[in-house]
Amino acid sequence: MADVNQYYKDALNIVLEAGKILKLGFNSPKEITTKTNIQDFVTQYDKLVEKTIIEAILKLYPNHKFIAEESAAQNTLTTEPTWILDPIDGTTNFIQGFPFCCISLALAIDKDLKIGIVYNPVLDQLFTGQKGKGAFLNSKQIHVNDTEVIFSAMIGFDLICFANNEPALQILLKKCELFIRNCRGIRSLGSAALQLCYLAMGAVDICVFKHLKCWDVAAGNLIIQEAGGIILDLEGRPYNNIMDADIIATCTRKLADELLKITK
Ligand code: 2AM
Ligand code: CA
Repeated sequence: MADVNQYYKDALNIVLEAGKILKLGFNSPKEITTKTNIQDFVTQYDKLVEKTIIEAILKLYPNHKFIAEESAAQNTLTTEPTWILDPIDGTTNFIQGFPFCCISLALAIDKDLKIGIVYNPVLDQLFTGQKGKGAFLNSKQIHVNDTEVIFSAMIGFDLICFANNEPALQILLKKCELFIRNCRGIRSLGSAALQLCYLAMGAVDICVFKHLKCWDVAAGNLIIQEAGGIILDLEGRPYNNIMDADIIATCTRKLADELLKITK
């Protein structure tokens, strides 16, 4: 049986190849359809990137499992090697020509994250992490900031357009006000995977996500942990269910405690 290091090398080659499809699609006309609601989009490139990656991994590892946004999302997590894939995170950006979109691929074994790869071929940013081996941007090691004071913290936050969900919209607006009053600034990249990697490299200090799916955050979560950051659930408990995408990520535990104080 191949080891995790070999899985990592193979996955990296496969993601770099698939990144060429994303980059080509970014500059080409797209067939756009909607999924769960009128602001939840998919294109032929989301499907093609996903198919390409799954087929390439299965060719090498026919027994591996997948939880992937466009095809195998219903699969449950088992102890078997399971790849968690978002073929294009930031699909709305991808459609708009806003260059924050990426492939997000993670590997879980025994329900534990071992590999995270987040690749934005448009901006040439490749974030990688392997459990216990650190986090890297384009092969250079990255670390989170040491910010401990909420007023000095930049917060990465998802401004999802909740088309017909008034209660969710009200909560989002309240959170925005809270963060504007208490933090250094808010940034919303439109890609959870990239936002988490920006925390890992020290560009933001906090990320808060709700209503997302495991494939949006799995790879980024491992990369943050490997960059020295903290991942908690929304109640402040340690994150230990990788199917759960409602998370708080911070660069320090003290900052997480400050955030929890103002959000409670
Ligand atoms: P996606 O591009 O894979 O859909 C920020 O916008 C994050 O929220 C992205 O990771 C994006 O993932 C997800 N997202 C955007 N619009 C969404 C919607 N309407 N419903 C659920 N998730 C959404
Ligand atoms: Ca997606």
